[in-house]
Amino acid sequence: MTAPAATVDGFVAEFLQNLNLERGVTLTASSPNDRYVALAYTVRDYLIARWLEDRRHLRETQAKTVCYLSAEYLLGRQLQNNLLATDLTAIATEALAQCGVDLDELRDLEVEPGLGNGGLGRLAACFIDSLATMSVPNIGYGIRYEYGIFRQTFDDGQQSEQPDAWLALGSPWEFPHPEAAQTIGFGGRTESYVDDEGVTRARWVPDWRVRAVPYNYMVPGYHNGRVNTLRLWSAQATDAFDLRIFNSGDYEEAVRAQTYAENISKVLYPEDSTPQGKELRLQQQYFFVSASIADFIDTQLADGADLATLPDKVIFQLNDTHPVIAVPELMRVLVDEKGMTWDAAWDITRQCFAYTCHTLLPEALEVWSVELMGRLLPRHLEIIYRINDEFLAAVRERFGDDEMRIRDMSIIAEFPERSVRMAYLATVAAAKVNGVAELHSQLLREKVLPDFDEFFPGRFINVTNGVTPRRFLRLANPDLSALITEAIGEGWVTDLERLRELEPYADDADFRSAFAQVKAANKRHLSDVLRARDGFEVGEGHMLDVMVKRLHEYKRQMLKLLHIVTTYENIVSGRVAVADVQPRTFLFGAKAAPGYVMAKRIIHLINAVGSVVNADPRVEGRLQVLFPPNYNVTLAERVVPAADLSEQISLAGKEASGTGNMKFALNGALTIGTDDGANVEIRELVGDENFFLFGMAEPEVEALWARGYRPSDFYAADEDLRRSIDLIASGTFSDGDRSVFEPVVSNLLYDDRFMVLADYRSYIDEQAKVDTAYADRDAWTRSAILNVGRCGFFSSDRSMRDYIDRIWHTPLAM
Ligand code: 26W
Repeated sequence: MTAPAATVDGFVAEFLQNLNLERGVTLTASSPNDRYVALAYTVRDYLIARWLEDRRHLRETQAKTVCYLSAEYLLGRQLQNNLLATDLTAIATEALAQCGVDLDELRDLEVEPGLGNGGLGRLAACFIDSLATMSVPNIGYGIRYEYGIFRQTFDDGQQSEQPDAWLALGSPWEFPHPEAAQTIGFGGRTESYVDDEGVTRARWVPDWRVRAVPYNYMVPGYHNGRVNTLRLWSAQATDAFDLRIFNSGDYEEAVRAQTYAENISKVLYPEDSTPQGKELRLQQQYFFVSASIADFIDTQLADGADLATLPDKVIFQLNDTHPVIAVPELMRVLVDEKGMTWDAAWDITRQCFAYTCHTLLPEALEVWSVELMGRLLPRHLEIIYRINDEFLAAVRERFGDDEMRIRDMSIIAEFPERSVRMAYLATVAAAKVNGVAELHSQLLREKVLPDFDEFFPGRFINVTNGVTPRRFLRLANPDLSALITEAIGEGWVTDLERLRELEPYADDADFRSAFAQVKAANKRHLSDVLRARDGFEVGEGHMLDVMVKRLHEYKRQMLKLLHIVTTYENIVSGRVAVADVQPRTFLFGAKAAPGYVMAKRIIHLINAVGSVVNADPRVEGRLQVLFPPNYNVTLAERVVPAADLSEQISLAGKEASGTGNMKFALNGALTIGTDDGANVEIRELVGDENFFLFGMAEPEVEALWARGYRPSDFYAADEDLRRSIDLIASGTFSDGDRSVFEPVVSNLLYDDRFMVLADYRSYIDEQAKVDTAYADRDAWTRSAILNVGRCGFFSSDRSMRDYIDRIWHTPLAM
């Protein structure tokens, strides 16, 4: 099969054919959605030939494949990225223009697949983009949620959630394969029996089943003609409905099993830090993991392949603890279904898995009650028990009968209830365990899993996160990309370290002014988007100060808000002349997990402060607070290129890495941040003079905590802080009703787990330095250019190279 001609005429012909044949309409009779779908099909047609070839080649060569197991993929819109990868953007634009169609109009019809919460999900999307661009054999496995991350709307400044019916009009980018469905068991019991060789064996007898139907999505490499596969599973009832019950007239009952089964892939859990321990969540995890392992063995391995060679054929990368049930699942398949001995199976299993941890918050580490695990997955619990027994026997052998250590290292926790610690199971089974930034990996070894680091020397490593330069620079910031390419050629798109060649241009006045103009144009473009989307715009000549990420207290949106309130209070109290205030637009983007009450209160307060500040004539428009709802990948692609200042202000030791920080630096924003996560590595690379560092470092945080942290002491000792908190407490931002934000204020004064008050003074002083620096726009631009030039390290291509060198040992290019 060959791809259509990559010419304007070829594209026009393919497009019109798809309108007619796939949509059954003519151009004149077509709806915007018809034209969008026909365009998507046309772009698909240019990729399919190579996709089929790559999948055939993968099976033929049996090259070692990276199977990325992730419960989340925050993909963003597909159309433009696929046009970029196939280098068809210019041809498509011209071809559609010839048909009287505006590509940008169709682009905005696409609903982004929001199959993730935040950092972890977006990282998975960046990683599979890099693996395709680096021609590494890879299959991304996950769940095809019918409803992705909720749509956020604001009612009187308060978040409310709308279901994300992203499939309402179908998705032209997916290829369903019901014929390749897997059947997944749940519940039931286990029984032992004696097999023909007289060996006593165990088997699982599930008492209900569901079908896992795969949907394939293309993952095109950039300009290399390579297409990898993202395979997402959708739940379907094994049998449509129970006709017998139906005929008995109990229609509800007849379809109950069906709805129950299909609930499994119905909706993404919107939590990104505190697991709710819900049974459906464990069902989701086992559902996609079991389907993926069966699928890989069935479809990727040559018939009759010797499973003992599995470690040469595959590495399953566990994206946090969410897919870790894959470990007992592979053991079950190898021992119960393939008849292997336990030891042989364990030897294979522990070579086939690697585990990435993405958090430092103890509450984010998943544990499943033994009661639930035993009820839903009885055979897996038995296997986990045996893995734990053998592990603890080895621990005993090494450290003797140190019961404390045994209890602390056991995969099974006894308190508060008997439960399975998934991070421990992952660590015991994985060939390698990695954190996602140097500081994070260090804290994992020293603070979170020290016993395991001691017991498994060399198992804990670091691979610092990265972001794809295709979507977050070449696609999101075409003007800056053109400027860079004009200066150093276009090799940087697949070799981001080439950005180093930009450093000399920081001393080139013409380049600096061209760079500044690009940033100004991006700010105007964002303004146009926000005006159309939400009715507000970035203040002319304002510094654009951006904080976009999930709402979580450890990320400290409250610290940013205190800076805004302090600046505002200084003006309205007359302590600072408004004319001396650097005009700033503060832009927030943040979703809160629906059950996270304090996070939702903070969103309410940000909007409340915004509406007062934005409307106060005494501010003379020099301060503006914008909070566009429903922050997602598509909005990020608009906001990141426009930002002047990137807020990365989490309490040191809490943010595992961050990836937004990398995107902003690569797009020429300067960072104000703590020494947390990957901020440390950004500052080391760009230089202290090009980074606004403030706040306690992690050891200082630990020390203050150990000394006993009393936030009200900081309140009492700092007048600016006191006046700002008092202004919030006074009801100024809630029509005089002090009760509305009282919980936020008292949480700050008497709890403040993430030490907002302790870092306040350092932050405010550093923000004053930001104002001073911004006054010298040319020096600021020079610094911004150096940030771009020195952040090539943060490409997800480099992250993939590290995973390949240190963990996967797969062939770089097939
Ligand atoms: C079960 C609830 C739950 C869901 C998601 C707990 C934890 C998560 C994720 C691990 C949270 C997450 O997205 N972590 C972020 O991962 C990014 C990619 O590595 C890092 O850059 C961020 O620092 C980290 O917060």
